[in-house]
Amino acid sequence: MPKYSSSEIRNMALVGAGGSGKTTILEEMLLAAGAIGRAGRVEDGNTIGDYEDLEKEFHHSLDSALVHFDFGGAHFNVLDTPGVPDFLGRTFTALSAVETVVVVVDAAAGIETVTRRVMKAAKDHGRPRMILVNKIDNASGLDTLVSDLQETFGGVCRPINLPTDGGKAVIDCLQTTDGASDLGDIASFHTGIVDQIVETDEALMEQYLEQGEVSPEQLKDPFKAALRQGHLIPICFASARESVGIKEFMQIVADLCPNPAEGNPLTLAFTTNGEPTTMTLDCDSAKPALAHVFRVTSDPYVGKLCVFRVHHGEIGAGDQLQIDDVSRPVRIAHVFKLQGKSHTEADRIIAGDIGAVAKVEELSFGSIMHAAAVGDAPRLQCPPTPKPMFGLAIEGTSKGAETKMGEALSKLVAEDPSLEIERVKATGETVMRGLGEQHLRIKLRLLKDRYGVEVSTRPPRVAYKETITAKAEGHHRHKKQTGGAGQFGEVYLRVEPIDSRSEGADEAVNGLIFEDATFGGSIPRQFMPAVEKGIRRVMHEGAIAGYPLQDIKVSVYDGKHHPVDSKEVAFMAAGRKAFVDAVQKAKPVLLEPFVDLEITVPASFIGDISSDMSGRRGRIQGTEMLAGDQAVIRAEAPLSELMSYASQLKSITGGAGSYAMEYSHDERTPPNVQAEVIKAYKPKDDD
Ligand SMILES: Nc1nc2c(ncn2[C@@H]2O[C@H](COP(=O)(O)OP(=O)(O)O)[C@@H](O)[C@H]2O)c(=O)[nH]1
Ligand SMILES: [Mg+2]
Repeated sequence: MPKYSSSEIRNMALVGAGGSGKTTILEEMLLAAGAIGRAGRVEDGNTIGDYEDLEKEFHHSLDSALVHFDFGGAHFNVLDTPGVPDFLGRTFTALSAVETVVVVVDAAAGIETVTRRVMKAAKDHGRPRMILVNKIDNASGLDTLVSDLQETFGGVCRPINLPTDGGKAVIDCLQTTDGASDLGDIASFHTGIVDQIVETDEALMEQYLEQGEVSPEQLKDPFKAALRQGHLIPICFASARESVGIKEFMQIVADLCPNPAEGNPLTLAFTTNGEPTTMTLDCDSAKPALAHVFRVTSDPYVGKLCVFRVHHGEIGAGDQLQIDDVSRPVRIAHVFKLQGKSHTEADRIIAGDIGAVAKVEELSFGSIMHAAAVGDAPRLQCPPTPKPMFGLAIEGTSKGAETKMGEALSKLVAEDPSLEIERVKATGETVMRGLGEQHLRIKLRLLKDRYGVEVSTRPPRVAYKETITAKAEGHHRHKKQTGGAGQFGEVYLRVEPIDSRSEGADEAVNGLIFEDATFGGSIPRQFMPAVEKGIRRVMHEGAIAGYPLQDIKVSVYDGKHHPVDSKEVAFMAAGRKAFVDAVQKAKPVLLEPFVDLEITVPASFIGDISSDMSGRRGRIQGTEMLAGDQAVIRAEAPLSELMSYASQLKSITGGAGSYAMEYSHDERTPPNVQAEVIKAYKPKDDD
């Protein structure tokens, strides 16, 4: 058994913009706790957090790293996460493994787009939050930053300590009632945070109003309650480079942040006999073991390594556990505690703790490991990870590479929630999708370095879709006479557009409702499946430009057959061609994917951004001024026009802008674009 108990555990994730100092803070924490003898530097590539070769090369974190140490009477598990927008997928999934989310803000850079995104994700996911303002050695105007934070994230943001001595130290303002700091008198900050805390506890509030003070001990529980309710977001100050404020921050976490039983519990969703059910994960060590996998990596020595958080019971070597809803148990050979890239074998991983298992091929991202049955399809209710939008068509450079590529790609996908591989039928391409250009560049490097697979890449063809906008009728008579036996089938049908959410629309073929409206046996029953098969093929292959069709109702209302020559293949061909005939008359249109964009720039660039957006067929939806003379512009635009937006934004703003985009909806392409796409399409006729 470990030397610590569940109630001594403090799980936290360091999140925030790239370059704000998370990896350096982690290093300083390890040093302060005596877990390492000397702090490494991100620039030197010798930190515990950035240990992968590519991280050392790029000098920033690409994946979350996990460390543990004991400090101030607590056992810490700390996740260092990537802050670059392209790698936020694995930052979001780390949130479900911890009680406290610590958002690191660079004192000089202030509030960045990523700061806002992670603050929101943590809030939406009900995680208690703290803000750690780092690099106070390198900043002026910290008082403005505090008011910017309060303006942006609410008056619930309150300093719990303050820089003093010109940023050479920090001084507590929760227990300290007066004195001086770099930001002015401590008294008003003290009142600010205590007011915020006592508001969660009426009795304490009364005492406070009557006696003017409450003891630090009395504040502990209400402090945790305020964190849980999002009624308090404490702000700490630090300089990781100068080792200022780190121990103080750690002591605050040890003393005041929730242990696994005190945080906001997560919910497990599953079904029993088809009925949706939920279970609250309350960190009960007496319940049968239950854990979830939130990180999957490939370790060069131990192979597939899955990091899990235990919610109930405990997990140790020799345990038999079920994975998801597969009832055949898997035997756990060893469990580990991780320290960056190194792992030490542990005896048992107790409730609330974080550990790892190696070489369990059945596990993947989000898997639930459990000792007792928990119903079907158990799933943790987690914050949605950013949807991959940026795509590259890839192709193996040699014949053997194609098969190797398939295997390697599925391994990469198993590790990264924001990576998708799609084999696009419409275009015949294998498309790798991620959060941005840099994200995919790293994956290509891994393909080559780790799996020895070289691929060529090009921009993917836009994933258009086809649909119809009017009702129409179609007809085809298929007749062939080759020597003796002939082929004969004739089909009349109607098509009409439907809403994709119509009842009965078959999702597997993009919303098709097929109806047999014939009577009198004009098409014998046994041939109807062949007619439908022909139609489904067109749904996949498209009728006007080679892209999948969607949202159509088809009614076959008449036809003819021949007692000898009617065959399935004849009706399939007749159904297919009658359907193409009808679609072409039904005012067909091409749809293209649109995305929602959130562009953050210094306010002076609003005009330039807007005019560039309209050149890309984009529409500005609103502009909002932010603290610190920044603005957020919200827009929607076709994905096809945004292939090189990252570099365009960089050149407009000189690197001061950032953006996030997410799939929004499909929209009709303008007539000129549609005409061009259709012109480029050469249908193959194969019968
Ligand atoms: N001046 C100053 N620089 C710092 C401080 N903390 C980190 N840095 C530097 O900021 C850069 C980014 O740090 P890193 O830890 O990689 O940030 P991360 O991307 O948030 O993990 C590195 O060059 C660090 O040396 C600090 O407190 N003061
Ligand atoms: Mg980092």
